[in-house]
Amino acid sequence: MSWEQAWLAYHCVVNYEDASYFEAIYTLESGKIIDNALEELRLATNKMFGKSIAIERSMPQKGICLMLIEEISLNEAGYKIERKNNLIFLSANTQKGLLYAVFALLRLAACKVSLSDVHLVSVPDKEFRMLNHWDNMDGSIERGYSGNSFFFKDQKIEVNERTKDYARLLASIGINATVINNVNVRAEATDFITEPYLKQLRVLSDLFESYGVKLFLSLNYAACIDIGGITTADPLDKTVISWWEERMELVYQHIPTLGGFLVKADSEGRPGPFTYKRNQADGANMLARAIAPYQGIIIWRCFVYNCQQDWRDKKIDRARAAYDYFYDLDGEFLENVILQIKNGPIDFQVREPFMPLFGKLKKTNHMMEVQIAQEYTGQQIDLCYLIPWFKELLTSRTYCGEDKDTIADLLEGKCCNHKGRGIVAVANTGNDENWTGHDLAAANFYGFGRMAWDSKLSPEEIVKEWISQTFSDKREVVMVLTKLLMMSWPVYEKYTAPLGVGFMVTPSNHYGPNIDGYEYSKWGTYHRADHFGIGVDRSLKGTGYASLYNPPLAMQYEYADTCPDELLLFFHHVDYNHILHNGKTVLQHIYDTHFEGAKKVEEMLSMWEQLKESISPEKYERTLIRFQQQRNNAKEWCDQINSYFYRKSGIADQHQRPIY
Ligand code: GCW
Repeated sequence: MSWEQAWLAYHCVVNYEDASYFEAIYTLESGKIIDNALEELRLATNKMFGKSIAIERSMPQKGICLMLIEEISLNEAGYKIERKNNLIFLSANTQKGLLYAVFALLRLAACKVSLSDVHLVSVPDKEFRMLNHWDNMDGSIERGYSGNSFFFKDQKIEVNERTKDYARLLASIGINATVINNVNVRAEATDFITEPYLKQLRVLSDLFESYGVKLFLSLNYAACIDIGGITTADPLDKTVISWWEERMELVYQHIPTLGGFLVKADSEGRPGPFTYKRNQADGANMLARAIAPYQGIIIWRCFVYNCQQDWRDKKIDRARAAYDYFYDLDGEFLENVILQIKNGPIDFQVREPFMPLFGKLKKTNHMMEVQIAQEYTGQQIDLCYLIPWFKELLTSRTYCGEDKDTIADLLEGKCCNHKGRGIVAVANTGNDENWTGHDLAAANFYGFGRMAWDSKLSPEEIVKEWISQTFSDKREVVMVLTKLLMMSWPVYEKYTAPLGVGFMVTPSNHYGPNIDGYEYSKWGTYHRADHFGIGVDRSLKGTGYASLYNPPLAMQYEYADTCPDELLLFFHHVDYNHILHNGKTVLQHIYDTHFEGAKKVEEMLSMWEQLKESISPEKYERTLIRFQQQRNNAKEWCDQINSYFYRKSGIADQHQRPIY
């Protein structure tokens, strides 16, 4: 199967005044990472400028120099790019830093940025910049929309040229850790921690290391039962403890560079410590102790909730479950445990408030988990560039009482009394030729890495860089695609579930509308619409979730009058005639946004059509088909939502547009 090179295509760059620096490279360093950096420079120079770059043994007259230096402020991964006379100096404390510098230099060249005054100092602001793949051993991908896995096929692990290109893509945007198997560890995946698999995983881990990427694996909490033959997985049981100690020893004998394990416990049917009346810290710490001698890390997910809620029970609230299970345990987790907190608090909806554990957890390492696989945001059929949404989350203030109190500050460890360690995304890749199904969905992959490295970047500048590298730097292409991508998240929000209420998707597969699909399913995720109104009461009269935030957010969310419009139905049950801050009634807002959203998708389709002559026919056609599907999907959402609320409420559209 063939595949493309995404943003590492290194298109021919014409009329670049600084191409002449790409004549010679000089470095005193050697090693696997440096070899990869040099190989990348060679490949890119060849493709971008049609020439071969020489590797010199002495300092050339003109060219690129890679140098290790000692500069504390650059940390273990930062770098500097500077011009001195006829030389471009790339310097870093580590080889990994030099590799990142090489990719940054190539990015500048691909975007035709002048190098004459270059003075770039870049240090990643988050320690962990991680991907989670939900790939299964049979090759399928849970919530995968880009074909099958390129890690697994027929219960086997694959390591090949594509895996190498994957590692290059990661390194090029600064992603430094990845979990390759599904958090729902079932069947053969449990056996990863047995010898035949460990041998193969070692090869993968070595490859990743040579690109500065740490391999992590998802772990079945009950492996001691499933493969160990023990009758319990009680984390305080001595046989369980020693089984894991021995197992970790075996694992690290084979893969000394393994980063550690990710665990989904007590969630959606996965086993966990609750079965034995132990808490989440008991479970995580037992594994953490066993892995500590090898500097391994246990990443423990906070996505723990009761998925069989009785609809009559208006106190149980999936949104507050993670908070309820983990807040009281703050400080109980060992140093090598990192809690992975999903955002939003319910699931990966197009709009939710941030999870209130951010700004509340003080003594426990934690990271934020987002999803670039577009499970609820169009499944890589509909365009939805998510980086503006993540940027909004990252810049949200938590009011935790410190100077630097945004979520980005927390995750970057700048908020001194909190222990943020980084950010994770559920990946959107598969073995499709273009990696991400929808060609434009690769902007989420690229954008996640760039934003994970530097929260200060704007979603727009990220997108422009990505377009220049992936498509072309032609003005029209950059302009139209930037506009398309930047409008896509607000448009998606307009034609789907309104005002933060979430879900309303087809149960199980999660694409397209089914307004009451989850309302009447056992897997209760409610919107509580009736004849009079809609929304979930999360004030103190309801589930009390709003009060979990630090003030002033708690007060702001507590009352419908002060709650931001876009989150109103997440926090409150209101009448259809409730007036929003924008002056419209809730119902009229629903009608208007849905008509508008569907119309905007028509516009998006024509914007894409404008680019026909500037995009390769193959990319053009396959993307065109997706825009057409999106148009149908948006129309379907618009019709169903409007018709549902018209029939529930009996209140007509003020503009008398057709509603069925
Ligand atoms: O949203 C749900 C998904 C599940 C997923 C789960 C999770 C991996 O529908 O497919 O399981 O989230 O995050 O664990």
